[in-house]
Amino acid sequence: MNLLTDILSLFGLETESSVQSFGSGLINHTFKLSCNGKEYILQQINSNVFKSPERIAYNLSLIQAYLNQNFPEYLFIGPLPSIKNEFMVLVGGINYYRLFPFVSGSETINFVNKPKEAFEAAKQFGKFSKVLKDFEWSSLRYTLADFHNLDLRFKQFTASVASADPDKALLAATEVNVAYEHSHLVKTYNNIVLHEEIPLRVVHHDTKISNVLFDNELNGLCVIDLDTVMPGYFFSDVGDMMRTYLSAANEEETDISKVSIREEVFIAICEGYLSEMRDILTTREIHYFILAGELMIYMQAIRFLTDFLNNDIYYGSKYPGHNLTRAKNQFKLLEEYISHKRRFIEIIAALTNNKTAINV
Ligand code: GN1
Ligand code: MG
Repeated sequence: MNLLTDILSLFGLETESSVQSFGSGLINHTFKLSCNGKEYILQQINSNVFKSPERIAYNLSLIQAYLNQNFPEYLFIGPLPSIKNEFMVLVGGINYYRLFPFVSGSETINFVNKPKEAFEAAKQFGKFSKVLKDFEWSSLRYTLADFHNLDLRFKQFTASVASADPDKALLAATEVNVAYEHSHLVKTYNNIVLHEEIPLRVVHHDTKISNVLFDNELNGLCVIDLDTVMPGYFFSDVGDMMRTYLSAANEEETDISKVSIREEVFIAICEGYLSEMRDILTTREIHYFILAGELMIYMQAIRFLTDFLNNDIYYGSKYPGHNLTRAKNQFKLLEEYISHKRRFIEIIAALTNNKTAINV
């Protein structure tokens, strides 16, 4: 019996006819397979990252029950139960696996090529927040504690600078300085959080384009990859869309001169997200809408830089200096983003009928 046969048997499935690697996530391994004429997504949870994977299953079952009751028409792709009625199975004593139905006819994309894709994705993430706006966020467990806590990410960064191998510290000297130059963002984040300026909500926390399913006409169907769904702030979702959709090059691009902002994509993100969330966001949240992108781009830049200085223990590395290159890419994006802020303010003001002043 091979590993796959073992896993599938725990879900009551007997044979598999094809298996292929699926998606481009950095943390979990995902496969698409077909079994007895039906298609599935099988995912191995990275238990070095998710130390308490049962919390993921717990959160998703609460959310699923809430949606079934309140929004039965909402397309929620929850994990399938095993023969023991568990939403994930432990194989070989170490690895957890989950099985999802594959939504027939659905497609995923890895990069935003057209504003419509950004609009549809942002609308789906907005809709996810909207249907869960009255769900009791405090009943959810933290699947990754302090995941988007910028204060902690900055402390991890300074610790990595202090402990880095001197050769690596030298290679990263410019980026380390840039990270310090923008550290006022950490203070801004702390002020917002300490003063409880914006509400906690159910937040997806990983809004990249490959986490949305589309139909073959590029209409958004639903959001997927729900492992980091937990209490958080709206800026995680909005900011990570800005970070991953706006750039004309993705975060893996090594030629950073290609990293530039696509204004039409910014408009599409705002229109898509606000088409669902305009009346739900507080005026303070709208005030911080543009800041969301700045915070998340900065956070990702220092996370990559920290990992470079920590010898790639978190994200791994496919070539020497991979995480330093990723950090350079994100710092370039941050610079471009900041230089577009005035224009962004005009766009948001128009879309929200000047509901409130935007923070810059
Ligand atoms: C990780 O595994 P993936 O690609 O869905 C990371 C995100 C980062 C992203 C950067 C649990 O997401 O926070 O933004 O890489 N997820 C985790 O590509 O750390
Ligand atoms: Mg993810």
